[in-house]
Amino acid sequence: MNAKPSPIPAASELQAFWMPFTANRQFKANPRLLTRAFGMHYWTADGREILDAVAGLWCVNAGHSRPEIAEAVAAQLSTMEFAPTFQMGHPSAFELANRLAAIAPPGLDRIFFTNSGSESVDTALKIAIAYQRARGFGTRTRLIGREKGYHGVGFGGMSVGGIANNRKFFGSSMLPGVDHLPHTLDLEHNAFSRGLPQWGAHLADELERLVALHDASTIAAVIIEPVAGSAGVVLPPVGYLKRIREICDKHSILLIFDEVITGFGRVGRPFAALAFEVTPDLMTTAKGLTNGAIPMGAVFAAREIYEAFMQGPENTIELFHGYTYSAHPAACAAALAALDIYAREGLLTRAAALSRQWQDAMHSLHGLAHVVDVRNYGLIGAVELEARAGKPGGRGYEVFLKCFERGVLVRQTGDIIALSPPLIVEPAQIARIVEGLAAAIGDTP
Ligand code: PXG
Repeated sequence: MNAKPSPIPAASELQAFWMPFTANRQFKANPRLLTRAFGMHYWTADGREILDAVAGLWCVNAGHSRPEIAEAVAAQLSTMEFAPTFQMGHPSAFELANRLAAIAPPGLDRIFFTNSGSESVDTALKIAIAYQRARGFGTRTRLIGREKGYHGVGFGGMSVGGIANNRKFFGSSMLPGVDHLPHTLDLEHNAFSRGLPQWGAHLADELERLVALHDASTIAAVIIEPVAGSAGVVLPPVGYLKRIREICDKHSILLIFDEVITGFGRVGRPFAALAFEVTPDLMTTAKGLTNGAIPMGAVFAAREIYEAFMQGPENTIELFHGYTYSAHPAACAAALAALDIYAREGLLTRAAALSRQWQDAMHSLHGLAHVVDVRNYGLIGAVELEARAGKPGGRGYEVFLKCFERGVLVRQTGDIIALSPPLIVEPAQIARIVEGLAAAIGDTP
């Protein structure tokens, strides 16, 4: 493609962009600018090649700048750049919904389109509450999230989320009637587990305690990331998700899986629901849906939920919810092209084939100074470092910077380094990622 590159901004030109989830002053004093990407790599403004160990932000599952996606989007933009989906439609929206239904967990074959993970989460929470009302349970409005959960930054997602920094500045604006399950990260029991931890399934029973406290008649839904990403990779203990499903069934509470990072192959199956053989009632996705190329999200709903809305006079709108850009034609084109690549290259299951090698590579970091845990599942990995006294996050940030200097892009959350390479990663690149990280950790006092 013949894109005209933007000029590299001077230091004085960095102020207008208020950067998201960024230490703006620190970044702008020492910017890290990416200007090109292809396959497994980024290139920086000064021409350095960077191996991408985080798929952008957990989204570029098929690797960067795929020409098939660029061509599909360009063709769509020059044929019909926009079409409304409120009381109108366009063919690729229906085609994409059908294609997604075909790879969905059993029964989750009704698809609502959004533009991001945050919008998917708020959409799913709203559908859950409206569904309970539609079936005559209007008192079921309470939502249960989990400590350390991340469900985006909308008011709904923030409220069910469980990361203190994302909540504390917005205190009185939280949704009322939200409670949280405990998280399952416990290094005393589970440090250096290979794959799913054995200890912790009993923590699912805390849901029974919350049901006893609030009464099932007030609870609409439980929302959980099958594997939590943002908080620094928290894996479900063996049996935990099945137990949560059983308790939800027992009390007619909907179960929502937030698969924004686990969806589209990250855990070795198309969705974590399939990998863990636990089917939720609603599933939120985004990121890998378009390979990160165009913003798009999708909520997968059980057919019974959709059917519960299809009542009353046929000329009434059944769900008063949607976005101008729900099923945007360019996003549909990107998603269809991404799904073609995933199918052709076997990427929705490739992580399973690589997971043993990934696990061995990750656990080779066990024993390095300051490493207090290594976690892995599918093509997800995390290394937790001991926090410096009085300076949480300092060591993690330094390791992140040193990896970048060594040409490996990792993601840092506090003192945890998270890894989620594109699913096209080759064994030699896995070795390079882990060598780069080991050297950076070794260099960091
Ligand atoms: N749910 C989950 C589980 C997520 O991981 C969102 C919702 C929100 O998606 P949007 O598209 O609104 O950002 C996410 C986003 C990280 C990181 O470093 C993770 C996310 C975003 C940015 C960084 O772990 N996840």
